[in-house]
Amino acid sequence: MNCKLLLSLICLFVVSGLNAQECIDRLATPETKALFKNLYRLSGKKILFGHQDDPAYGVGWKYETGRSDIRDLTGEFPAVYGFDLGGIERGQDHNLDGVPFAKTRQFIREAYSRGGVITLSWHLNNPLSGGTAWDNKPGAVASILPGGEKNMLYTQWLDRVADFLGELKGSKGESIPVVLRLFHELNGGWFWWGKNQCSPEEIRRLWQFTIHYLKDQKKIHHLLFAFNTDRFSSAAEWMERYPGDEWIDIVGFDIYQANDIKENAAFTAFFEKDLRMLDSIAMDHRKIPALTEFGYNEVPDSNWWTNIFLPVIEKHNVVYALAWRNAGAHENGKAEFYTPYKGQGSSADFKKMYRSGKIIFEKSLQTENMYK
Ligand code: BMA
Repeated sequence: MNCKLLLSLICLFVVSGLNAQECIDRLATPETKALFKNLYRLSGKKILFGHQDDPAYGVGWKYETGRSDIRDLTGEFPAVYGFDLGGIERGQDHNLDGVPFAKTRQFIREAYSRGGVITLSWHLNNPLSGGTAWDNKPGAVASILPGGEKNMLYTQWLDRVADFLGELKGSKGESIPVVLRLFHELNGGWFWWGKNQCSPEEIRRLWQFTIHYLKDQKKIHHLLFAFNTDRFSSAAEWMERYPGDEWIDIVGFDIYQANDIKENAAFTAFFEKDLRMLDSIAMDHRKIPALTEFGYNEVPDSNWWTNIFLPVIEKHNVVYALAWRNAGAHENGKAEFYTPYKGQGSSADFKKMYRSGKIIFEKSLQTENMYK
């Protein structure tokens, strides 16, 4: 073989090696590596519909086996399921919204056996004050970093998260892969890990400590790590608190049609711009883009799905979109839901979006074999 040929073969090998996208955990289980590869492959081709707490409850019902507001409308469960761990850190048997962790575990097993994708968020209490996740007095992030007065407490909390994750097993005893979405909406000021409560350096160190602890100390190898901001105004804002490419698999943002973007036009403009910026962030960093939370509470526009949501999102690369929870009526009398339910004003339009085939649910996802 001549030198030139050998050199080009070496180059080809190096370049193709660089192009092969893998999750950050080199020791990830085969199913987890496959999930990463498949989400990466589907980005820009399909959009998986997700829903928080989907099989647990919906508007007007709770814990009815096999029920889901999405399934009531379409005959299918969503493709992605979100659940929240808030409360697990204190050894509670139910999360901050009252869902027992034993049920969450069961829902996760069932969702996985249907080929669904699982993502977990964690509205953990403020470790310094003992208040809720929304107790946003500064200082909590610094207090749980190594050397901080609450670092020991925080590692105990992580141990409880690790125990829960360790119990998630499929039918062959394999660990069920989970997209773990920590410290979400960190460019906002409402959570104790938010932008006014710690420096970019501190929150980056917290990310790194947490991921290192779960992966290398606790030896949990069935996680993909998602980093997401709330809606954002520039790529620089999104990047400010990003811990680095060696820590993150999935990049995203949350957006709600509310407050100053409650009108369709204002929401559309923001949504479009953020999706476009996320496309290029994901491309530059070779990560998977996702819409990690979205919603228009009570969906008061009966054509919202095909007039507002779909025309914008379908032009972008986010591989999944997770609608927030259908809590129904709160004690204060206010309603909270982000997808329609049978009979709700936007349900016909939701079904129209479903029939378009551009957003996929459980059954089409099954043909994608996400874990192989
Ligand atoms: C919020 C609301 C709250 C809930 C919290 C965590 O957006 O839905 O009611 O407690 O998420 O799930």
